[in-house]
Amino acid sequence: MKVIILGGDGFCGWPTSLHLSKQDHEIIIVDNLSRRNIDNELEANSLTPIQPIGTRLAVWEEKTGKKIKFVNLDVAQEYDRLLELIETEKPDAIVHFAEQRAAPYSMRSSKHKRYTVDNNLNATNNVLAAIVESGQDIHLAHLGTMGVYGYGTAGMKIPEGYLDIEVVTDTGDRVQQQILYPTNPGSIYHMTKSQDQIFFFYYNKNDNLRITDLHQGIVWGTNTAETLLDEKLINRFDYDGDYGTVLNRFLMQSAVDYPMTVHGTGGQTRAFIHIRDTVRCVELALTHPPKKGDRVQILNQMTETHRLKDLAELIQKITGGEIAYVPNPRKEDPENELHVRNDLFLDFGLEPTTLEEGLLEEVVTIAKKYADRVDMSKIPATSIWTSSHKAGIPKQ
Ligand code: NAD
Ligand code: USQ
Repeated sequence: MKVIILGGDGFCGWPTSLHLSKQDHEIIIVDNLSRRNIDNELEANSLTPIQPIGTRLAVWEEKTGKKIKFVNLDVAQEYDRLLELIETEKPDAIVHFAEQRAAPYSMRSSKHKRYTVDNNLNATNNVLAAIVESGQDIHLAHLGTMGVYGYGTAGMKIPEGYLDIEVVTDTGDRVQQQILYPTNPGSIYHMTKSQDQIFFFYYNKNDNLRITDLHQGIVWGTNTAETLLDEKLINRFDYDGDYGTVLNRFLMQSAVDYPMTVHGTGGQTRAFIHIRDTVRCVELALTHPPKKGDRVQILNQMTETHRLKDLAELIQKITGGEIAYVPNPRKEDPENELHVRNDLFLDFGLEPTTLEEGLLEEVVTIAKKYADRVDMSKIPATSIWTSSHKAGIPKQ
C-alpha cells in the first residue's frame, strides 16, 4: 500500500511511519515541523534526544534499506501543494495525525485557542476537500480522541462512535436509530476533534469518502520495535506541563524524584494505550478499511482505563516516588467512572500491551536513562482553563 502520513514527524506519526515502512508499505511523511517549533516557543524539549527528520530518515534507510520520502508542507495552509501531492502520488490511504494535540497548550491564551482551531479544522477540511478534488478513492484514517465523548456515561460502556436511541414519533410509534455519540469536549483542543467528527460525517454523506476515525485514549510509552533499531530513531517523550501526558509525566517525575503531580483528588478515570499498540492499531485500521458507501467507521483505540490516583500509587510501588495532590488547573469532573467498548480492534486481532508489562521497562530504559536531560522548571502545568483557576496554580 502507498500511504501518506500527515504529521509523520510527531510522537505517534514517527513510529507509525516506521512500522508501516517495515511492513513494506510505501511511506511519504508530510509534516511542517510545527511541533518542533512549539518546543522552541515553550523552551521545552523531548526527554529523549530526538534527531532532525533528515537524520531520522537517513538512519532508517541505512538500517533497513527502506526509503521514506519527506515533504515539508503545512496541511492547514498549503492546500494547492497538498492537492498536487495527492494527485501525483496517488496514495491508497492517508493517515491524518497533523493537528495541534495538547489540551493545555490550546488553553494557554486566546492566541493559542485560535491557532489550535485554525490549524486543526483547516487541516482536516483541506485533506477531505483535496481527496474529493483529486477524484481518487483514498481511505482516510484520522486520529481522533476519546475526549470527544467526554469521560462520563450513565453507567454504560461508551460505544464505538454511534449511540442507539429510540424516538417517539407524533403518532406514538417508537423508532430506533443510531446517532453519532453526543460530544462533550473538555478543552479547545478536544472541541476541534469533535468538529472533525462532523466534517467526516458530512464528506462521507456527500462525497462517499471512505473514512475511519480512531478515537484514541492517552498514549504512553516511547519506543516501538522499529524506533529501538538505533538510538537515532528514538521517539519523542514529552514531559513539560503542556505536552507531557499524565502517565509519561508520572514515570518521568518519579525517576527524577519530583513528586507526581496528581491534579485534584486523582479521581479522574481515563483511557490509555501503549505507543506499540497505537502503531499496530493504525496498521489494522488500514487493512480493515470501510467499503465504498459505508458510513464513517469509528473505532475506540484504547486498551485499558485507569483512575489517576491508582496509576500514581502503582508507580509509587515500583519506584518509591512521592505523590503530590496539586490544585487542578483544568475545569473537569474531579471524579468519573469510564467504561469503553473496544471490541472492533480486538476482533481485528490486537493483542494489547498491558501496564504491568510496560511500566517498569519504561521507567528504567527511558525515564531514568535520560533523567539528566530534564529541565525541572518545565514540569509544572501552568495553562489554566478559566481565570477562576488562577489562584491555586503552583508557581514555577
Ligand atoms: P505530535 O504533536 O507529536 O505530532 C503531530 C505532528 O503533526 C507534529 O509533528 C506536527 O509538526 C505535525 N503538524 C501539526 N499541524 C500540522 C500542519 N498544519 N501541517 C503539517 N504538519 C502538522 O502529536 P501526537 O501525540 O503524535 O498526536 C498525533 C495525533 O494523534 C493528533 O491528532 C492527536 O490529537 C492524536 N492523539 C494523540 C494522543 C496522545 O496521547 N499523544 C492521544 C489521542 C489522540
Ligand atoms: N493530569 C494530572 N497530572 C498531570 C497531567 C495531567 O493529574 O501532571 C490529569 C489531567 O488533569 C487529566 C488527565 O490527567 O485529568 C489526562 O491529562 P493528559 O494531559 O494526560 O491528557 P489529555 O489532556 O486528555 O490529552 C491527551 C493527549 C490528546 C489526546 C487525549 C486522549 O494530549 O492528544 O486526545 O490525551 S483522551 O484523554 O482520551 O481524550
